[in-house]
Amino acid sequence: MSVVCVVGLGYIGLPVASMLASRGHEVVGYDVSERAVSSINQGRAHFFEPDLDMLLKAAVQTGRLRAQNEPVEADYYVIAVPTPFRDGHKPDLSYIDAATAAIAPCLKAGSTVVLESTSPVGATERMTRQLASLRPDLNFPRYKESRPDTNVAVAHCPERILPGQMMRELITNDRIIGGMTRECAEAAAKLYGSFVTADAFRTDCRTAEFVKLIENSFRDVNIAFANELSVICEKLGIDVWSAIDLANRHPRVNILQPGPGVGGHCIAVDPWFIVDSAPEEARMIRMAREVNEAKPHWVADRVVHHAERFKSPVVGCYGLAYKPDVEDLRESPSLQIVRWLASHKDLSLVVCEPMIERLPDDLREAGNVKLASMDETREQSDIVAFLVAHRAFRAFHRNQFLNKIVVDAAGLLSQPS
Ligand code: SAJ
Repeated sequence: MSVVCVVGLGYIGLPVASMLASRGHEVVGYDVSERAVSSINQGRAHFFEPDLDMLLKAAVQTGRLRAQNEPVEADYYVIAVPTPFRDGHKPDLSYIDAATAAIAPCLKAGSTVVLESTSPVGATERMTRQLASLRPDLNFPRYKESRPDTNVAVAHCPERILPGQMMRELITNDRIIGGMTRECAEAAAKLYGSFVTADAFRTDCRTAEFVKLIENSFRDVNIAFANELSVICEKLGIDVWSAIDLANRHPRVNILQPGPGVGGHCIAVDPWFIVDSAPEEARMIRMAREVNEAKPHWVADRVVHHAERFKSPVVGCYGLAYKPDVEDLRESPSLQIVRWLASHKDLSLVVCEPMIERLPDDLREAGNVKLASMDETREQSDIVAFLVAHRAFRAFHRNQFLNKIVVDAAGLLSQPS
């Protein structure tokens, strides 16, 4: 078993650290957040993910996982820090840079550094160059050049787990392991072999970076197609959900679902990394982003348009999370819609979000928004906006809303064939 230092104990790093500890590795988690470190050392995750707490608690209790605010010397470093974008949709690599600078003094001959953060093409090579300049005493790999004196391995193994199913997918998803060299990929694959039951495909780091980006872009482009259909169907008086359901009866058609927009920290971000690398060529990828970014505006506009008929309109909003059955509000299009609606002071909003206990502070302070139960929301509203298809909301029947104006961005009341 190895000593593994996991850098960044967030949505990806903490599940990975807990999993590695459960497989017998000695894991030291390094995070700059005091809050995260202290919560983890008490065996509690600082966010909710099914089955994570159980694994984490056992890992901390057995002493196989501890969190701290500095890195240690280790056999493996797994870097799982955020890679957001800056103004102009330019990738922001500052968290990777900071992680690189932090671990550099701790590296030893024989260490393997794995970047898990979703990254623009070239980021792993860039990280390797930084490490090499900080540690001239060690021999770092050069892209696709196998040399016998290399004594540190560097690879990119992009995370692929789906929020809500992370702990299962960590084990069962195939992995793409992109080494700076073939030997680097092999070194990283050894670590993943200790907990992944699926296949680990070896490639070079540039390809691995690109593969991760196209996975999320594939989804973004296909959701954009569905969202575009929803806007077209509204114009033509067709139920988009039913139309997609029928089209998907074709053996080679599989259209995704329209929604209020695309949220989360991944699908709405990663396609921009491709656009930034190839702005002239990435036309469809850019367009898909624009279509998906426009969708929340379109939904909010429809609500506001209907509200014009009422003197003191009450709008019931079902869902704030970024997708069904998670409590995560980060980059949520539904939250964005509710915020816009709340900025119309002539509207009163009744919000139902069973996954949270209190509204975000800005909505609490808005003065025209309150959190309510499913039934209260329905009873008190003139207009109902379905924004997230949470399982709990699927119990509704369209007959319960006959006397309401409904804007159904989540397809909750449609009756697919
Ligand atoms: N959405 C739709 N229609 C659909 C499917 C999704 O509107 O048919 C929306 C969701 O409501 C949500 C957004 O898209 O707002 C993204 O949701 P998601 O479930 O598609 O994906 P994420 O962001 O939770 O996780 C994705 C996953 N990537 C892929 O499925 C290709 C996950 O495997 C990645 O690990 C994750 O991004 C990541 O971290 O990159």
